[in-house]
Amino acid sequence: MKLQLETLYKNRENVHEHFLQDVLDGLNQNPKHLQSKYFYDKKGDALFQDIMAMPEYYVTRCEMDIFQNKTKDLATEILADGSAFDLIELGAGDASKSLHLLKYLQKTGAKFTYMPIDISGNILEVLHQKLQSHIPNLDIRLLEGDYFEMLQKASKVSSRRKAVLFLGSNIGNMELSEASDFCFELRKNLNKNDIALIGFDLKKDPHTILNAYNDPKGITASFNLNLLERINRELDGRFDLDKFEHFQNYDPLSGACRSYLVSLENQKVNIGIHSIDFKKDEVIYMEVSQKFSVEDIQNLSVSNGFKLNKTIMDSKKWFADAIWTA
Ligand code: AVI
Repeated sequence: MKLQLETLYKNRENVHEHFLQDVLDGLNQNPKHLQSKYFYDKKGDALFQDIMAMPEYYVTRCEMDIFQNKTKDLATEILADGSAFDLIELGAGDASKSLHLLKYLQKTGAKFTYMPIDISGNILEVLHQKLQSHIPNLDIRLLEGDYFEMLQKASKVSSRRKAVLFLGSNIGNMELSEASDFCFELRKNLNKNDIALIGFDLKKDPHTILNAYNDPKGITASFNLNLLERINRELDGRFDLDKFEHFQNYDPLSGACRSYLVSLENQKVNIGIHSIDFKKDEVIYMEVSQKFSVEDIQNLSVSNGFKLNKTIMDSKKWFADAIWTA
């Protein structure tokens, strides 16, 4: 296996500075807000693995169904004219779904390099080990950092056709306007006939959706609260976790499933030399997990300059992987 690791953040102090600034900016807004991209430290990564294993969290299983049972459909779109290409995965995580596609593509004899991009170097290391044992001889280049910076880096090192994967309904963790900006930016970074394969969680029975994010064991609650713990650990924060409670809601009209942490009393919390006031019942808005209709997906592609090639769904029709051409 050929391996190269590019690290955007050689300077870890920079990461720390960004984190502190984002936390202070967010907690000084009204309503207070923390960015869910910060959920994923080592403990957050582990908690997200636990979420994916929960019976209520159907999202991963549905997309896995597509990657296991409709691999040929996915591959046909990606192979296109049969020319060599780079398969770039944004937010690759442990790549458990793409593994099926990678194996399939390798069997066809396709010439490609797999380039997973993830903000978590820890996750990329785990992924590297896994790929080494599952797919020897896979050509791989690990890219640690922000999606578009790394996508530009990928374009500098290779001029081959690109197929970009953005799976797991990660796009759902953006506000709708941000998701549209993201698609616009993605289109700008692609050449004509490059491909984007994006995973969308579909609108469905509101109870099914709410249960997936409001689990009885409180794993999702711990996942949210871990960000306060992370602030304590890394930014010298003084959050008392017993004084905050997770609250989740789902609006079937807009398709927004949102998580909050509610302050259980009037309190002042120090973060290093800074101090933040919370009123009783005041919330910190933590994350949106947006759900989409097929029309929403179509609009998003066309309004950002893509052509919608195909939408591949799981057997329950709860999740869709949309394949767009630039
Ligand atoms: C990573 N992302 C797509 C998950 C989701 O479904 O929005 C994150 C998550 N948050 C709570 N549970 C899962």
